[in-house]
Amino acid sequence: ATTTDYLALDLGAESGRGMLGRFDGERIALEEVHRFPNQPVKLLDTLHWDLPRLFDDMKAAIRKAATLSPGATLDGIGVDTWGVDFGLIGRGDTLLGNPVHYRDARTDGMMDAAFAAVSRERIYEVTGLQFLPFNTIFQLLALRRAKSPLLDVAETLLMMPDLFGWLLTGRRAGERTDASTTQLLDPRTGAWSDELCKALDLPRAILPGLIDPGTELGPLLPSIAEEAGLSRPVAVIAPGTHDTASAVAAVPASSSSSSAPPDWCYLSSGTWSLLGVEVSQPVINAETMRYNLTNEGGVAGTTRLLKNIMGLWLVQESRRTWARAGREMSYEELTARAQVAPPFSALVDPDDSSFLSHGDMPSRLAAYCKRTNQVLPSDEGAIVRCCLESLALKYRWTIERLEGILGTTIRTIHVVGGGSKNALLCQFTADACGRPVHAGPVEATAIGNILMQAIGRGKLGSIRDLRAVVARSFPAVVFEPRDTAAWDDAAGRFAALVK
Ligand code: ADP
Ligand code: LRH
Repeated sequence: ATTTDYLALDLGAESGRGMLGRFDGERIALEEVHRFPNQPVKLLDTLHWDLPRLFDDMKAAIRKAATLSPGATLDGIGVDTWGVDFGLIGRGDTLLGNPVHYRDARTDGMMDAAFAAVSRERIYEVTGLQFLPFNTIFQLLALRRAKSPLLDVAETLLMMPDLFGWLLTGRRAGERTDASTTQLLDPRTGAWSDELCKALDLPRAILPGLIDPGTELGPLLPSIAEEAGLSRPVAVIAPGTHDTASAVAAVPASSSSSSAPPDWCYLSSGTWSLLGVEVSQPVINAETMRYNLTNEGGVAGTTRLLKNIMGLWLVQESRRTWARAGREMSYEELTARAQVAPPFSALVDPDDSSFLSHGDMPSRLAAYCKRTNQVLPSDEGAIVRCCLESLALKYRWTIERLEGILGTTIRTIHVVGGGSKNALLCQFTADACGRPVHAGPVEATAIGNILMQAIGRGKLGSIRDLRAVVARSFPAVVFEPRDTAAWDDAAGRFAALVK
């Protein structure tokens, strides 16, 4: 079979990357062509995306991919980023301002403001989405309440991957998986919710027409192709543009053939830990609402029933705090220190709202421990150990709830993303949950992005085939549960912390 080449432009919070994927019909070979920082920028008091900088890095990635690809050509380019954030476009293709980052404080108080107009229950019933203060619905409400002039002149709202897609092709469209993170989409009808837009006075007319993952957005703009040194036109294809949708697509498990939920769960482990099960239909009921589980759109019409867990953000922000104080340490070093720190000295609920924003994380962890009558040792190893143990315990808590709700047994945990490189966390997860962890691939998001492009190009048939390619190309590292008894005690202590 001929080999086809695809470029994934994957913007994570830890870093952005351009990954070139060579697919020979059986396996995929992955090469990192460009990695770049993705740091938000504060302008006045608002945290923004560094959009022009990022777009320039994306173009650099395309240029490098063109140099590496035989014949200076590519078979596709696809963009994915995190969910919920968006940009606004006005008349004559004017980008209205620099998009705002979801960790900005503008959404403070907006959930309650929304619930005054339409009940929490009704929003959940319509969307099936977990309540996170930064969901697009609450960001838009913040703009409305601030009487933002942008809403008066906006023609189109595009989610971030769609916005980059527009900058690459000139075409405006909303890809479904990322649209599903807005909390304005009804997963049962697949349409924007007129009811919620009306109730909250949000401009329904600016929400874009929707496309499915795998759809070709259009050819790369000639000026960009020329700048990149590409020898012929390249198709820009929308993958599952929500990074988590692409990551879940690339989990090397067997897709279930029936409508019964599978006996494995995924844990997309990066800045966030997204833990859930792939189901064939949204699961929206009092229990899923109580545990704040979400129904987000997956590729091929699947639903990702999952929970957002604050994730390695806790470690990232701690590391940044220490680096600012002159104590720079690699993840390897921090993990090695955590390994020799005493177990279970203090536990936190990773999802406490005090951990969400940027800033001094060790102080916030210590404050949480003080509030809950625990003492957090001040050394870095103990703090990282506290974060990793607490994450593993939240994974267990979540798996137990998912099993109860679905009436299934989860036998295997597939961990993908940068967190799958953390062997200590993988072992903690296996031990805390009493189930084997299959770790890898690290770059699942980029792989899912690339292989969804291959599906779009007709080079691969189905998600089942996609997963078989991933399993063949990236053998998983297995962590068997060992030391489970100690974790049962800790789980009791932990459960008391979760509200
Ligand atoms: P995102 O997609 O959100 O940018 P990634 O999937 O790239 O995140 O994961 C980044 C995280 O992976 C880091 O915050 C870090 O905790 C973890 N990580 C990366 N490399 C290592 C490593 N060598 N050892 C331990 N953890 C690592
Ligand atoms: C992970 C992620 C997650 C969203 C969050 C904002 O990168 O996309 O699925 O909830 O970022």
